[in-house]
Amino acid sequence: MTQPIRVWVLFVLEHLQVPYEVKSIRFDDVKKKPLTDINPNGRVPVIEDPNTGLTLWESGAIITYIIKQYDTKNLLTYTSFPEEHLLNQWLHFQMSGQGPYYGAAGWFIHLHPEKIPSAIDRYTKQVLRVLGVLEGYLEGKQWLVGDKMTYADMAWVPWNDRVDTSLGVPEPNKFDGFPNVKAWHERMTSLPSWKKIMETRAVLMDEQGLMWNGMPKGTKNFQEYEAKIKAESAAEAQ
Ligand SMILES: N[C@@H](CCC(=O)N[C@@H](CS)C(=O)NCC(=O)O)C(=O)O
Repeated sequence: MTQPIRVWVLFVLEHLQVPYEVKSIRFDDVKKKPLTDINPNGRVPVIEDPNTGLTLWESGAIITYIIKQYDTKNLLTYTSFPEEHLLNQWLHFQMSGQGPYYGAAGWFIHLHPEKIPSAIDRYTKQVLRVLGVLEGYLEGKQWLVGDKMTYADMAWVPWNDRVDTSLGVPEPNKFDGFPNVKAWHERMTSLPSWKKIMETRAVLMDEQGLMWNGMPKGTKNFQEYEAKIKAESAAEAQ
């Protein structure tokens, strides 16, 4: 039982060809030691960089660190004014506007034991609103900032790739009504770096018998999963 591997950080590492090692962690272990020793918030991703001795959590902070430390040729960033700040703005919007809303929409549609129409409605509308902001901004543009792909564009890809689950729509329809977002997204998902990390993720998930959401294949909902975890812990304790 392993957490679905979050690929924000890996996409940037792979694209910059910075060597990395993926450590999977059981979903029921994220709120326990040793993970809580390195991230008191008990969540992933976390990085440990033996080159600098730094341990860091929160994906936005990790991406900013990787860029500063390893993107020495500014392949995925700008250091000029105002681009530097605009990159930061889009990263903050991704962290606060995309992750939490997409996550909540997915939770209420797929994992919450009761179907609460007002909650589903609230969060799917927020996902559509955020997609609408991107759609309008990307009109006539290839990238969020400047004329090349940056870390700010890349940060949006993992959640957008699964937006069908956040909206509860079939995968081919996930960007219906958002052609600029679709084209922008596909410019990035067609890159070898994205394909490579998705292959790595698929192999790891499959090897561990997991579904897209990190639960074991055949598990119907989060409550059933929690019950399985409790039963396994009880068996281990005997
Ligand atoms: N703001 C955090 C969010 C991290 C997050 O929500 N991680 C999820 C997996 S995608 C997690 O660790 N969930 C386990 C839990 O909540 O117990 C970041 O961007 O790093």
